[in-house]
Amino acid sequence: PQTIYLKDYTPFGYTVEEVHLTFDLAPSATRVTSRIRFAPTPEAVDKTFFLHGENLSLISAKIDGEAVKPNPTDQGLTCDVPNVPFTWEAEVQIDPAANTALEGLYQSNGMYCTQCEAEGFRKITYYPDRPDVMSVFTVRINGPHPVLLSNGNPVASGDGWAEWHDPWPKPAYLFALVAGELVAHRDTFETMEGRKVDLALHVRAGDEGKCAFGMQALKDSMKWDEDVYGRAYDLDVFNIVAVDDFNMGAMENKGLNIFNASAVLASPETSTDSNFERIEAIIAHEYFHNWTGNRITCRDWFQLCLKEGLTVFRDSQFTADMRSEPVKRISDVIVLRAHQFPEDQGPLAHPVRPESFQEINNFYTATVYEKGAEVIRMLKTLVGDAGYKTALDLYFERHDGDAATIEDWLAVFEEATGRDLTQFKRWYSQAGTPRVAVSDSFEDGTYTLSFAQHTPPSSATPDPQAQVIPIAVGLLSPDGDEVMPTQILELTQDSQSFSFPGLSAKPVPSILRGCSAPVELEHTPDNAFLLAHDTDPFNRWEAARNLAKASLLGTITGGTAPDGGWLDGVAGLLSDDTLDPAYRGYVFAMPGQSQLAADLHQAGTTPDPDAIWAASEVHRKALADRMADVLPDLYARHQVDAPYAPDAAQAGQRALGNTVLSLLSLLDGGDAAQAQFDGATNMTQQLAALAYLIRAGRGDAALAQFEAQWKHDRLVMDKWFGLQVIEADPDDAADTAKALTLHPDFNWKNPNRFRATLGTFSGHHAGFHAKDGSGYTLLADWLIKLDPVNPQTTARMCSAFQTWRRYDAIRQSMIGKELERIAAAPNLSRDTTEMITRIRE
Ligand code: DPP
Ligand code: ZN
Repeated sequence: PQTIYLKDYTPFGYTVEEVHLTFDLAPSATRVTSRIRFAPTPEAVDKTFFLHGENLSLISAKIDGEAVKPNPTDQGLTCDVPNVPFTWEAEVQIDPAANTALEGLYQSNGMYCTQCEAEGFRKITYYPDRPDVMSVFTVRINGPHPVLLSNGNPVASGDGWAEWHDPWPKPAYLFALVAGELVAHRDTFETMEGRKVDLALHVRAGDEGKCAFGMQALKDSMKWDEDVYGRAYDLDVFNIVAVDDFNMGAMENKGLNIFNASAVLASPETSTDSNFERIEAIIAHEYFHNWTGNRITCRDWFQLCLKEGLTVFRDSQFTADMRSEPVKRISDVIVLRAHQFPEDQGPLAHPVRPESFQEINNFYTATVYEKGAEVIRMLKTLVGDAGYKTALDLYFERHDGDAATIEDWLAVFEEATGRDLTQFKRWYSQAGTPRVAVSDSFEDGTYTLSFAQHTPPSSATPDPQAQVIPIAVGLLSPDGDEVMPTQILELTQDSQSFSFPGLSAKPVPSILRGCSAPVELEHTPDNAFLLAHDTDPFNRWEAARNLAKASLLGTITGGTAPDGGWLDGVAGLLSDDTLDPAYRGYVFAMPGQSQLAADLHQAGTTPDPDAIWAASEVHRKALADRMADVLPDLYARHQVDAPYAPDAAQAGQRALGNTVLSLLSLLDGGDAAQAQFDGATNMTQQLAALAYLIRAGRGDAALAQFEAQWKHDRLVMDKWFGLQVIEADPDDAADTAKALTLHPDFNWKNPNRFRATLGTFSGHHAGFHAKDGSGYTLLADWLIKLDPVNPQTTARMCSAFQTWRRYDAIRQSMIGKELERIAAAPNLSRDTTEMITRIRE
């Protein structure tokens, strides 16, 4: 496959003044007629008239009404065109029914829908399918469906047709079309500019009862973006459509967001509290893209973080405002460390702004999204809230309507704040997680903290340079009072010291408060002290986590018993009713097993997945034993009597209640879990109880009951598939997953079901890494089978192998063979080829 480089960027030689599209829908023979007004750009160097196109049957092409014969190329066509403005007309035929890759126009349960980001529009018609080509679209849809939707505002409609016009110039990746038998949940919103917007959430019949929450989340997002960023919505309608077959979570098409059903449909009976929170965040994310992504888009796909990092940052601010800031920060950091750090530290490492790719779909990564958001968070920390606001206002003012770059983004910060961001820009250009070593000293009342930063080299960044690292630090006195509230230290050199005079005793430092930078600390803090006294909720949680980690690693490598300090500290916090229950739930949560494997590897020890599993079990049991006396009362006190609400307060109660139940189940053989399962009135209670019953070895009856109850509900059944896999013992996980693939409801072409089963399996650390290699073979078999059907989802799941070099020689050799087997599959997609090649490097 061909490699595309950022440095090779050249503008398209033509502007697109307007686009008219007509769709005559038919499952296997949809006709797409385009009429596009092009004008040569006088200053353009490259005047090649190249239009992208894939899997299109060209029926006719005309320029200014005269038939022409374009020259086909392997990725589109070229054509001789006049050196003055002209009208291009083409008619193509496509086959949505055969489109299993779910890119371009495809069908899901008989409904037509599209996914064009990043490069799906070229599967719909010939077009300069690149984000810097923006135009105004008018779309006519002819089809016998009651609902016919496209971007922008409705113009007119009649029996079997509808016409849409989007006044906002946009790149083709934001194009969308939906046609089907859908029911709408409607509402309205009045913007701060006084525009009345008709809102609709379109779903399959039967899903009407799962719309109210998503609609409220949309209205909350619209209001929040006005209040916090001063951004109002800009069309007369905002449509959201729920689709069962979808590769990603959701898509921000202008005025017509398309959502994976799992990312929008919610009801208390069928969705957990976590589902509700995730849905609220994704609705916000896609809505916020209207300004950060759509009004200001990306010049090229290397700039993906321009819209994604910023929009993830914005949605995390929103969730923090709607719920709890510390809890949101903790959960974001858990995700960052679980997904982005391994990427940054393995063969898939790439900068937040990559410099080359073969398949752009492979770069919708934790690095672009999550690290991209962290970079913006650091920028805000460095320039302050007021500086950030001035810079963002300038960004919107200056770049509205543009396809922009990271250089544009940083320039507004430099101009608005006077700060030189030359060094800061390395966060966009260098791969790798910086490691920061900490040492300290105390003399004559002056405390000195010294930092040394070091980023391990990688093939993406062979020679990393020092980064600008904002380190939030507070100091506590030996008796636990805060003697210095949080200050931001700016680490810019390889090594640097900071002094704090006027102290009467050597303080205890609390470093990297709020995880102020996406780095790893090399430092042994006084965790027990910080767990008891830190005023920063993030670092207090971090202290608990560090204690748990040290204790687990001791058990794994030295067979030591769980640490009493950790048990005392966590037991104390769990029972401390002055603390937010949701926060306490996180204090209990132990480091993930894959995370422990990473820690061991970093410390020079080869991780043994079975030993990690066993140590985690021993620790859970030790905590349950330690708290045996208080658990029943703690459980009783965190039951919610009020009618179910998916808000943070109730969710926190249930989260803590379920955490306690997980411990109780280790002591009572699952009796309390059975009682909760039998009496459950919402999915949060039901699913947690089911998990603990499976763990207690008595899940069969409950699983059967659950299946009978929910057989008709695809999203709930995804949970049923996933839960059995993730709760299986390591020895059984592969067999469990394999058996589930034989279940009549295992529709492997549905990405949600595939991920629920095989994706969940690859996240079962000890099961996936089973000694006999059965886990590797199972996943490889399925990836080889899925690749010809859906390359994007296949390639994404290859990342399960990215950490393979951590493990022992036998496991590495088994994984190596599976990677080789995948690589050798006939006609392997560009997507999967690129992923496997990079992982094997
Ligand atoms: N739909 C994906 C997202 O919103 C890609 N833009 O992140
Ligand atoms: Zn996004």
